[in-house]
Amino acid sequence: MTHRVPPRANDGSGAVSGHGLFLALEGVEGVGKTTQARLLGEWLGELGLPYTLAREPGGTPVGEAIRQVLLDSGAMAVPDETELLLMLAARAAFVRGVVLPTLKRGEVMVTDRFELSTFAYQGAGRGLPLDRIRSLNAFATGGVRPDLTLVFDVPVEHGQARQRAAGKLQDRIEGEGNAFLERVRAGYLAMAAKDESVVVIDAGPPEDQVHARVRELLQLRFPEPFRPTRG
Ligand code: T5A
Repeated sequence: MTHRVPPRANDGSGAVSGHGLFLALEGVEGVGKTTQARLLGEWLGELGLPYTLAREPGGTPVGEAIRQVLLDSGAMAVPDETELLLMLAARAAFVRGVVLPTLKRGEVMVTDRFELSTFAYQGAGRGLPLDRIRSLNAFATGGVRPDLTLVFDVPVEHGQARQRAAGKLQDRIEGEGNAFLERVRAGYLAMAAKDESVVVIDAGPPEDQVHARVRELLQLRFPEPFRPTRG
């Protein structure tokens, strides 16, 4: 049996309300977002909640093509402004092609990265003006915002060590080095401190413990449809 997400009242946050549930997973490289997205998807499946799992940049054919340019561009020079606009171009397609249809069906949308990545990487990391990023991002998303964003957090070196252990090669942005990634991490933490729809989760413990914390949080924030079960 599958269940739809029950309608919720508009809380004035700007999120798409009344339809579906929009969750974004965020954090610096190697914190375990992809792992947590997979575990969350498995749990949603167990609960009988239809969901869509996608990543940014990407999620649509044009988004995946932009991802290749952005992350695998090798020696090609990509000015910071170009990087920002390409991220947002991919997001515009992602919102219209994936996020909105999922929410309109009353399902759960789980995305591995969304707008906070842009504020953290292109804003805090690259130093592009945040006000400008916010208004361009609002144009790209049409104002669609996650109901909840989970920022997984570990020290930068810890995330890099996980990536090395997994044999993952650094992409163009990850190759910016530690000072850049420290600014990104600080950006995430600063945004979480100001916005109650953004919650920081300590991603240092083993995967299953981090996932248990995710469940707990979702059950607390959204009693429907994540009603705790006994046992
Ligand atoms: N970007 C993106 C921008 O600059 N602006 C934007 O607007 C957007 C949307 C995307 C890049 O694009 C940039 C940011 C990024 O640089 P990506 O590949 O999507 O790149 O993102 P990464 O962060 O690089 O993804 P990773 O796969 O490297 O990291 P994850 O998803 O955080 O980590 P995960 O789950 O793959 O785990 C890494 C390893 O750690 C282990 C896993 O088994 C795996 O081996 N692990 C754990 N080990 C111990 N304890 C735990 N709790 C663990 N959890 C996972």
